[in-house]
Amino acid sequence: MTDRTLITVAPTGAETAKADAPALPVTLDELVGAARDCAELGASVIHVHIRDDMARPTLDLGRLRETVAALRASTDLVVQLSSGGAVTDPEADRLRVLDAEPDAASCTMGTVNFGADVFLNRWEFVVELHRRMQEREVVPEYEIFDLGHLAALHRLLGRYGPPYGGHVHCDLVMGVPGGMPGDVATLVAAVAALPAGATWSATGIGRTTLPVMFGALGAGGHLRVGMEDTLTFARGRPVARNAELVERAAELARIAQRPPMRPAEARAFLGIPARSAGQ
Ligand code: KMH
Ligand code: ZN
Repeated sequence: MTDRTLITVAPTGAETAKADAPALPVTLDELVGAARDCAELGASVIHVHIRDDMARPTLDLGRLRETVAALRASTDLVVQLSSGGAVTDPEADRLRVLDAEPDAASCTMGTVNFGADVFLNRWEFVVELHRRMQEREVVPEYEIFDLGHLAALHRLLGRYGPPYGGHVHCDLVMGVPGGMPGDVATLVAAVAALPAGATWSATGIGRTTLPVMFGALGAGGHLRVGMEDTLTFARGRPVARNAELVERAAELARIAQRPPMRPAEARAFLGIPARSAGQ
């Protein structure tokens, strides 16, 4: 078990409308502001979805490049772009995300029902994403929405080799309606099925946030929090800002005697090359 906790913030996502959650960071200024606050409180990785001028999800390459540059100029967070986008995004646009040259990107390991929608991740698409990340020196985070996705990850690594950087890190995304449930029994089963040597974070969607967070800390895992995954801080109390979710995660990590990693430690942990300020 590592003696530090990697905290990823996922501040925006693609599913929630600004009108439904006014604290959601949707402009570049809002995103950078949230990133700074979260970095100060213990986040070391930011998982990024961006929005257009109407606050709709977009994978516009120019905007993604601008976002990567702005986050690097203002924080030393590991910048992880979402290659998942929104359920409506075409595969070509999702692959093009890598052209924005982030430190890291998500790579979802299979298709999953996603509420009333389907988050489609065909095997050939996953292979293409993994191979392009190897070529472009982008470190993947394998997103696991269901236990079968771990079988797919074993197959992927067996056939196409390790990711860039050589280290396998997974994020267990639990409690999506249609995916694996967000409870401790499922978390334990998922951890048991990870590839040897892999590290992992976990996030629980909606009301599964706390059970997943406590389970992950107890089992030696790392944490992802943010308004992409949770809009309610406590029963009847909406999240006021992403930073309070990071603050709570950091406090629990300290109580678990595994305080938050700094971004430089997170880079070494994930196999991401060091970067000097502003680069
Ligand atoms: N928005 C979901 C459909 C990822 O970022 O890679 C997919 C998602 C996963 O959020
Ligand atoms: Zn995402």
